Order: sequence, then structure tokens, then C-alpha cells
Amino acid sequence: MIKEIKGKLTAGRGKFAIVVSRFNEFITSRLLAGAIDCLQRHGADDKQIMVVWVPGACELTIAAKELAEGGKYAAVICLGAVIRGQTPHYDYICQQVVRGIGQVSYDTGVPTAFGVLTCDTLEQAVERAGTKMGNAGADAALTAIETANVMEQI
Ligand code: INI
Repeated sequence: MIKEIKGKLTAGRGKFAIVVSRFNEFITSRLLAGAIDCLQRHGADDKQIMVVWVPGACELTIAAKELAEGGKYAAVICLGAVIRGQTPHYDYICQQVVRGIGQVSYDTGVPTAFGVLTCDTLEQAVERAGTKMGNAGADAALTAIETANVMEQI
């Protein structure tokens, strides 16, 4: 018989840390609301959720690393919004953030979910922060729940 592991979509008793950037707070506050709502709907209570605000997307990684290394959290969820229109260094920020968050997961073994919007326009970000394209914060929270459960079973 083939042994198979599939992540359950229940928060269980583990704690979840959410790191969220203040830059583009109009968008990131909606990603945060989506992530919290998703965690709660999958069984997490307030005591299982910790929210850490950082200045911008570039600071997500260092806070996520500290939280993951502390060993208290089943998963870390990173939320931010990088919008091309506002910055010539958009590509550098995106590269740094994608790589940094992936590195935290890899180095610590704690699932670190990527809920950072990288959009050309503010309108695209709005669409992914709770309007027609869903909510990337909720998607990242669900990924965190599932991966935390997979890691627990492995
Ligand atoms: N931070 C973001 O989260 N999104 C952006 O779109 C952005 N832009 O456009 O510059 C941004 N910049 C700030 C950056 O993340 C750092 O906070 C800053 O460079 C200080 O380290």
C-alpha cells in the first residue's frame, strides 16, 4: 500500500505568525484581514495568531526569520504589496523579497508563506486584496495551514 501524506486544512493547536508591511497599508491591511479571517474559519482562535507590522516588504524577511527561528510558530505568513508604478527599484525589491522569504522556509524548516503582491498597478493590487481576484492574504494563510500540517505529519 502506498503511504501518502496530505495536509489537512485545519489550523490545529499550532500558532501562526503574520508579518505584514505598512507600506501600501491600504492594500496590506486587506491582506491581513483576509489572512486572519482564513485562519479563524479553519479553526484558529485569537491566542494562536500573532501579528507583526514592519515598515516595508524589504523588512518582511528579517522579522519572518526571527519568528521562525524562535520555534514557537507552526508557520509564518508574510504579507506585503510592491507596486511597480511607484518605484524604479521594483524589480530589486521583488527579487530580494521572494528570495528572502523562500530562504527563511528552507533554512528554518518552518513553512513561510508568500503573500506579497507584486503588481504593475494599484488597480491590480486592489483586485488581489479582496475584490475580483480573491484575497492573496487568505490564500497565503491557507497555504500556511496546509503546509504546517504536512510538516507535522512528515
Ligand atoms: N515597500 C513595499 O512594501 N512596497 C513598495 O511598493 C515599496 N516601494 O515602492 O518602494 C516599498 N519600499 C520600501 C522598502 O520595502 C523598504 O521598507 C525601504 O527600502 C527601507 O528598507
